[in-house]
Amino acid sequence: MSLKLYELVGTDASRPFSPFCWRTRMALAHKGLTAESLPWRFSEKSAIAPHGSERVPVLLHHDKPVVDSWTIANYLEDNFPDRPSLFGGEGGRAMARMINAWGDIAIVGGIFPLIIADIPKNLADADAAYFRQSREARFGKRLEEIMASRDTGVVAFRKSLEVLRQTFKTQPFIGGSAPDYADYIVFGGFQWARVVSPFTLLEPDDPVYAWREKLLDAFGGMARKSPGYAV
Ligand SMILES: N[C@@H](CCC(=O)N[C@@H](CS)C(=O)NCC(=O)O)C(=O)O
Repeated sequence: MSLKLYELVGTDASRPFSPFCWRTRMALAHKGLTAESLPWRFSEKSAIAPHGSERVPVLLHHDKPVVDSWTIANYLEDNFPDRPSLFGGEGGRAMARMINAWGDIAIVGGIFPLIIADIPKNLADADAAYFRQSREARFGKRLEEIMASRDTGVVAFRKSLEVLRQTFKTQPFIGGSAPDYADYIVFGGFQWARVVSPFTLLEPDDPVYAWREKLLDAFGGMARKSPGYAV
């Protein structure tokens, strides 16, 4: 079976950092599938343009492109039905769609201002310049200004995770007794931060910290072994 995954890296090709690519990495591992990694940088748009995308992850299955982490998760679920389920049925798939939106807005969007100025330090000059220009245009501020209030911002971010703490009072994972794609959606954001920034997002006595530890250890410690900061 031929699977290849374009995933975002910076100067270190062995350090994939996109939160969306990590969702896909975890989903592939959950299905017991191995994909050849195709390290991709912001300046390499021409490599994925023929596959109809300007963004990663892009999965190639026998050279057929599948674009967008949510679409990829559904593709894997539907095309590898005999493998462990990512959603646990149609109800789970529907709820994961909501978690996907929450993951984009509250997790990726919530972490972004806490680590944004650390990201270019992981990139080669041309990629760093592109990242700075495109993100500063989007936010209308310098990256350093966005990140300047992170010591207070992280307090609000931790509060926003109360939904997870409530959930973990009665079940160890968002997916229930074992992790599923809903967990990987949220974990992708934390893994992104861990790879690019030394900033402490979670306190060690936080149940969300304990949950993240379990996912760092999942699949033989795949995410923990991937280069990152010890946060
Ligand atoms: N909704 C997409 C988002 C993908 C996305 O935004 N990927 C970023 C990397 S984290 C990207 O490729 N950005 C390219 C760019 O900014 O030019 C998904 O879930 O896959």
